[in-house]
Amino acid sequence: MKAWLCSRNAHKARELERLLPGFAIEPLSADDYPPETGETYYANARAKADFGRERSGGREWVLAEDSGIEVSALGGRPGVESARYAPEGAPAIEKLLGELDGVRDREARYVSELVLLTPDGEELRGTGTLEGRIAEEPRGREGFGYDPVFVPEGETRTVAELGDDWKERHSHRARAARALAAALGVAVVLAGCGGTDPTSKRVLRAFFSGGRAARSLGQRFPHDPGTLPCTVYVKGVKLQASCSTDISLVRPARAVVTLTEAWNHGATAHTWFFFIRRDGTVQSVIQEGAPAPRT
Ligand code: ITT
Repeated sequence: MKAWLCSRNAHKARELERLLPGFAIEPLSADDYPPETGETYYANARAKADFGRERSGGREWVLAEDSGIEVSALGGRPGVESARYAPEGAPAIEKLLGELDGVRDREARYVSELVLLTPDGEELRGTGTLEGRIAEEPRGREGFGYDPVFVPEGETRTVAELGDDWKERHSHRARAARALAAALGVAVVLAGCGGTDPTSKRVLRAFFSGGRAARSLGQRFPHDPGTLPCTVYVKGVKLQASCSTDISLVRPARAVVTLTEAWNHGATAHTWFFFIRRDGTVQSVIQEGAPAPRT
């Protein structure tokens, strides 16, 4: 699925692309992002997401993030104002180290707040933090922003020394992305693939009785999750396949129906992923594998 990322920060786009593998992250370039005047990370992230939703035409997945660094000895500053504290990189680091000159308490944390808007405008959130301390001088070359002076708890190296692979697993943004993914996928666990969940069954029935394509697929796929042999005649020749149906309920009010047919005539399996609403209507569809034989 494509999601517009409402950010001018190319580092964020690169990190989020790796952190949310189900999404193709597309940076939304604009010169007139609203000023970040919110009192919380969430308020700023939501404002960026609303701006992106408007710009992208209102019917697309939209992702926004606001983040910052909170330093105990500075009463939590720069915090939500991190981006405005000083120009990113060397000037911001120099200013921070200057303010902490001679200060023994180096405790700090990174915070990331992610907001994802679905095409229907429903909001999902993910928050992540990373505890650590501010080093005496910058070290390392990877990451961005304050990474050369941020030493995560339990580590001796800075984030810029630990590198992008480390960030992908442990950073505040990685934690926020995992929380967001959990919010999106929580109902996958609910639905399971045994087909006993009543909501899954109702949504699947609504899907198969929906549009023309789903009705025609419904003639050969099982209406409950599971696998059935299915037969199609192509120019009078009988072809046999295993046709399986699976459904995952995805919060909020969404589902993914996966239909796979594995043909015995040598073609690779063919899969449809239908992204649907819980009323059975289709939002988008992706196909993979060899096309089904034409009947
Ligand atoms: P957008 O608002 O366009 O997304 P931005 O860089 O202005 O990009 P924020 O408003 O969220 O981003 O500000 C976050 C600031 O906090 C960012 O400029 C960095 O200085 C710092 N920061 C956030 N995440 C960081 C990270 O992973 N590593 C280093 N510094 C980070």
